[in-house]
Amino acid sequence: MLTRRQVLAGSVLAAGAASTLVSARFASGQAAAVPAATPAPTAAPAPAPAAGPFTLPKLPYAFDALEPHIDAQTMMIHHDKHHATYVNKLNDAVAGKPELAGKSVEQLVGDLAAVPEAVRNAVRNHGGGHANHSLFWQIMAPGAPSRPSGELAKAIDKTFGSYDKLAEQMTASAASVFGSGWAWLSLAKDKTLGLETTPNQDNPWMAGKTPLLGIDVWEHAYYLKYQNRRPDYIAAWLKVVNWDFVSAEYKKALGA
Ligand code: MN3
Repeated sequence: MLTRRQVLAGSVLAAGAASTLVSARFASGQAAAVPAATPAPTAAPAPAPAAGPFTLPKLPYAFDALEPHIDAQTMMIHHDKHHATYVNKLNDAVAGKPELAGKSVEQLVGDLAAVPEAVRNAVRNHGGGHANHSLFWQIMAPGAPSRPSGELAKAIDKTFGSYDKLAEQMTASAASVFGSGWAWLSLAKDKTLGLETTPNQDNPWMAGKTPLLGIDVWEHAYYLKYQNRRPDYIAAWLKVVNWDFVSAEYKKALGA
């Protein structure tokens, strides 16, 4: 079994050449005075297309769409590099295993016991990363309504007291994650709402739950803009949550 340090070292090595390029671009951007009309960053050449069943979903908006809350450079690296790497390494892990390749990523991470031990850790980390980020892009949107609606709004009031109380508790929860991980609002099998945190790329699917909302608190999600100020990132992220999407997903999950 790989230690977390080994896993991290592996990702750093794999990300090698590409992240050096990105860092250089970023560093030079910081050194020079940025003219007002700086064009939005465009994607660096994409990694070689994944050979395998899992694919990187397209970001449903432009890299700079969530500015000023989440910056374009962070979105570009996060989606095109970090998420792409999870997809590629998940494809490596399921290569030659049709019984795994035929499942959805949520099914895979929801039943890790069914994954052969030799690749279980890789599926947990990279499958978790693929599932988590695929949800993460969808639960954010530019100009989205800032409050839950319909049945979800009622359930939040019933469970947490109010939206403001939920936001407060989710903020505390996300701030409390030690190191890399996520904070979630999820639906348990008994259809109750709850908050939880997970380390690394673990998620509520792994505990038989349905995540509705998740905030990525790995430093790669905020460090370029917010550095050590994770609470500022959490507050900014709450402003771009796509509650229309989350409310609709809640309705679907209730019916499931
Ligand atoms: Mn991430």
